[in-house]
Amino acid sequence: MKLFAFFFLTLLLSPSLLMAEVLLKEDFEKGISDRWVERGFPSIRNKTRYELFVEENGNRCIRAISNNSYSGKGIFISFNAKKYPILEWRWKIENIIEKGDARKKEGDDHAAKIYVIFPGRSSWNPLDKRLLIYFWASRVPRGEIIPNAFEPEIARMIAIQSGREHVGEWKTESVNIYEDYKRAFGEEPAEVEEIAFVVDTDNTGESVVSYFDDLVIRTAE
Ligand SMILES: [Ca+2]
Ligand SMILES: [Ca+2]
Repeated sequence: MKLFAFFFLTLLLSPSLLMAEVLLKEDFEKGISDRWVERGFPSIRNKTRYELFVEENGNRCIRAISNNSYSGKGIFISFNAKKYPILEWRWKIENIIEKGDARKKEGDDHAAKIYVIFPGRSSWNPLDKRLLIYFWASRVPRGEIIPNAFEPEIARMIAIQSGREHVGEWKTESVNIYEDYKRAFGEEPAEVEEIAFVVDTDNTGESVVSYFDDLVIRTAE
């Protein structure tokens, strides 16, 4: 009887685990598939290097090596952010960007970021985008939403980690991209087009090695 009560309670307490519909799960244990493509600006010559990395415990993940460079590694994936609002991932950085300051153009470098890319409001301009950027900040406090220094209208940044406190540790994150988009842009999002890991050191000229793993996109319950 007691055992039954325990199971019943567990069922009641964990609806999200039982009911969530997972749209995407990437743990990189079978490598980095061809679906993951390099993305950058043609004007920035130095690209961040993305490669498969095997940790001492055998876990496989993406390692990004950035030295005065900028580029991303991402996937094109179209989905409704209201239906699949939960984005989860793990990340680890070996150092923060010393001169990194997301409020200034000259400090717009970050040890680790995740871009969630949406089309903008223009129906005729395919280059009109909205970028929701989750980042490991050097200075901006955790939880703060700020306009990007270069593209304040189209790119908004949310600090998920901040400072040195967790340097060298894997941190697991979970965000609601639907709610965050509405908070950041004050409107409903269009369908997501793309998600990318980005390591960016081109404005400060600094260096960092960062790691990404266990990307999940799922329903809230
Ligand atoms: Ca893994
Ligand atoms: Ca930069």
